[in-house]
Amino acid sequence: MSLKLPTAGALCVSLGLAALTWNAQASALPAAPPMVRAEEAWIRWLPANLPAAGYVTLINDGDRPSTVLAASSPGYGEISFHRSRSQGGSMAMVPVDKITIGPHSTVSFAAMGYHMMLMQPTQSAKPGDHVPITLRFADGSALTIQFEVRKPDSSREPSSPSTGSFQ
Ligand SMILES: [Cu+2]
Repeated sequence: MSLKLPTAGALCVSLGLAALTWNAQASALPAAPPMVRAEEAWIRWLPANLPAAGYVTLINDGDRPSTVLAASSPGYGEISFHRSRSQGGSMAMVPVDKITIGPHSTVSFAAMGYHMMLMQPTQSAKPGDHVPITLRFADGSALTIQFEVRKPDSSREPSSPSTGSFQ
């Protein structure tokens, strides 16, 4: 028997992995699955007690906007959403109370954009670890995402000296 994979095979594989991650958490969460899926979730690890930052790409496959209202994790006592923007040559970080992903749209967290501030760590996560973070949406749904802890100089996070720290 010969079986040919469609050209979108690689895409299907990555979608399947995202679904597996969700299914593993589904039994603990009574809420319906959200319209949003996540990719490239990682935590920028910093030494000492400096607060870590979380980044993720959120993809809304639905026909309606989806809004993230809160995030929580067994790894951190408090998680808030911030947005960095450059103002008059310096970097300012302002809290945001929600992040809306439009229908069939993608929001990518980035050093010069949205990020999660991960405060009050309950354990000392180190590079290579995976930490679950649960996002809660305005429609009552929830999505638990495994974030990979990486060093700030990770090759997957391009940064230049001019952008400096995310803070
Ligand atoms: Cu921040």
